[in-house]
Amino acid sequence: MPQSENLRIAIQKSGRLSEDSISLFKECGIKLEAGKGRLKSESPNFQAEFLFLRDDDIPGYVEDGVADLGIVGENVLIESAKSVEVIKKLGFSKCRLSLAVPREVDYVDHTYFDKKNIATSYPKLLGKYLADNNLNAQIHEISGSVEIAPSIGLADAVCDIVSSGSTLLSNGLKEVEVIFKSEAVFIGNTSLSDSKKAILEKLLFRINAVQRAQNNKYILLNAPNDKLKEIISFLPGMKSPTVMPLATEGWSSVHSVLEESEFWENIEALRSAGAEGILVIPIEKMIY
Ligand code: PRT
Ligand code: ZN
Repeated sequence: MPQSENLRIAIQKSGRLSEDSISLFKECGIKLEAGKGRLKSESPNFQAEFLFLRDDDIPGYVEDGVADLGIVGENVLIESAKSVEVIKKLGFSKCRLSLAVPREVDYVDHTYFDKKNIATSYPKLLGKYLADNNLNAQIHEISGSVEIAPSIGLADAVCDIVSSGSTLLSNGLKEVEVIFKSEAVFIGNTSLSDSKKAILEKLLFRINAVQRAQNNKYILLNAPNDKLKEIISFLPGMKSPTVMPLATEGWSSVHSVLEESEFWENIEALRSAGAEGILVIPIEKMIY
C-alpha cells in the first residue's frame, strides 16, 4: 500500500490523553507501537500512521492537513480556534474548566468577577464566558501552574481545568463556576480525499462497535416458564431475547443484551419477577 494511502492520526505523546487514545485503537484491533521517544509509528495491520505530538499542536496539524485526524480535549480544541471537523466525542479525559476563588472569599454569584484579575491558560474560553455574562474582568494569561496565582498576588481568581478538585483544594481555592465541560474528541481535516474518507469509515465502524460494547452487557438468567413473559418485558435487547429450556423442567435460560444503566434500573424488577442465577458479562465488540 503506498504511503499516501495511510490515514495520519495525531495522538498525544505523553499525558492524560495518551493511554486512552492508544487503547481505543488497540481495542479496534489496530496494532501500533508507542513510547520509547517514538514520534511516528505505522500500523502493521491497518492503513494508519500515528504521529505522537503535544496536545496543543494537534488541532493546528489537523487543520493544515499534516495529520488527517487527531484526538484532543475539547478545551484545547476550542481554545486553539482551528477550523477542523469534530467527528466524534470519545467519552474519556472528562474534565471541566472552572472559575475558582480563594477559600475565604464570601462568594455569592458571578458578579464577583467584575473588575477582578483572573489567571488562566484559556483566555478565549474565559473571554467568551465573561462577555456572555457582561463581566468586565482582566484576563491574565499564564501557561502553567495557574493555581498558585492568587497566593502569590498575581490574580484574584483562576480559571483552570478541574477533575477531582484536589489541586484547587491544596492551593487554598474553591471552585465556584463551571464554565465549560470537556472530553476527548476525535477531530478531522475538513478536506479528506475520498480514499482517506473510505479508511475513516472503516475506522469509525470499529470505534462504534467498541463504544457500543463498552456501554452494554450480556445478561443471562434463569426464569420460571410461567414468569417468562413478565421477565422478558424488562429485557429490551438488541432484538428479542434468546430463550432456551433448562434441564430442570419448567425453567428456561434467557439471554439478552442490555445497556448497563438499564440493567441497574431493572435488576430489582427481574428478581421480584422470579429471575434467578443472573449473570452479567462484558461484551468485547458489538456490531449491528
Ligand atoms: O504535554 P502536553 O502539552 O501534550 O500535555 P498537557 O500537559 O498540556 O496536557 P495533559 O496531559 O495534562 O491534559 C490533556 C487533556 O486532558 C487536557 O487538555 C484536558 O482535556 C484533559 N484533562 C482531564 C485534564 C485533566 N483532566 C486535569 N485534571 N487536563 C489537566 N488537568 C490538570 C489541571 O490543569 C490541574 O492542574 O490537573 C489539575 C487538576 O486536577 P484535579 O484532579 O486535582 O482537579
Ligand atoms: Zn498541552
